[in-house]
Amino acid sequence: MNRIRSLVLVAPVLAFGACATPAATSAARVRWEPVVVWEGDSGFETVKVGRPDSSDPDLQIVGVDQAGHMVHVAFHGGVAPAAAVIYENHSEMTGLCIADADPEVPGEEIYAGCYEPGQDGVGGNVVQVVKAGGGWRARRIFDAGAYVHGIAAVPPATPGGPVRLVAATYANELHVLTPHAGGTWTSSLAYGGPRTFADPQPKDPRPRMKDVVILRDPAGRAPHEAFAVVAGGDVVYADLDRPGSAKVVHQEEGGYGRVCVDEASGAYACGYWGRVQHFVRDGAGGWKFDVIDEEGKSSGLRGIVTGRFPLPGTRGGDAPLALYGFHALCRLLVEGEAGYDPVTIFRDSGRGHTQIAADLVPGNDADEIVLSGYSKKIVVLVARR
Ligand SMILES: [Ca+2]
Repeated sequence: MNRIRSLVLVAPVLAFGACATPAATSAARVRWEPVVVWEGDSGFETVKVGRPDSSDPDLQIVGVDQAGHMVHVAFHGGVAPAAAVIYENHSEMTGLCIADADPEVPGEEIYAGCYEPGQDGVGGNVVQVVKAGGGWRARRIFDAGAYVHGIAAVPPATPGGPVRLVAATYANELHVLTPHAGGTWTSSLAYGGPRTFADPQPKDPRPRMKDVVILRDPAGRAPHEAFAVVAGGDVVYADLDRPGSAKVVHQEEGGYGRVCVDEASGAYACGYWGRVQHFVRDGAGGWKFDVIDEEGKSSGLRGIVTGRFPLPGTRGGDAPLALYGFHALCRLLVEGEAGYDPVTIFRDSGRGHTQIAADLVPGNDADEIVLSGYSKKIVVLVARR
């Protein structure tokens, strides 16, 4: 543990507000500044944002890495970040979700998809980590039988109803986990797909479900539909309130890395071979997509997020999407007359594996981007004006 150190590099995060205004003739210049909030000894699998420490009014960052460290970053709007390891699994963790699901726990809990402690490649389960007194407490809530690489929370279907979790596994399964009074959890299988794929990637078979999100309902109901992507190339849709509804809606050559919801009732997905797709409902119960960017076969995309991302320089305007991946680039996708154009705002020191966006720094009229991967660092990109 002593090899891990927190880098409290607090650049003058909020100091820009105090700077003298440049000459009135120049437009406001935007510069994306990388702020390193943690450097560990292993590559990070996933980062998420939430409030698992309810005593901290600010949004916090949680990351899980390949050596089994769960890191909590109290970001404090960038003024005085402080980070610590709050759980050690001694083997890889990837699936990650921060949600107020368990009625027995006040505030938000952290859920992580883990291998058996100390045994990489063995089993697969979900561990709940919660703030308790001055420390953190962990307990297993679900044995998936296969590695859980993605977890998403499903809002209550009715006021006062349970918040459920969806766990996406390396056995190409979607499990729905429901909490109950007394701290027990029950599960049901929403989807079980093929275990083998005729896949050109070298690691066959690849029934590995990599990411899952919960779609917005087109009629404004509480969200109830899962959208998941598989390394073998499947896009899986499942209405969690309609057993038997799950189906594959597309097969992508090269397989998938990540998925995120759009501003309506659709989703964006990014493929390992670099295609970025926008999936929308076709009006007949099915799905269709547009390809909005192609980053190339070697890009190994591992991140797609929506948000309000100011364009760098003096051109003005915001981009609605950001990408990240093995090409180690964080790129904004800017909507132009002939589609989307990528604009690189950050080059990492290692392959990118995880990215999330949130309004972590108040007052800069922008969302921040948290990213990590093989650099072993958690970096927050902050737009300075
Ligand atoms: Ca902000």
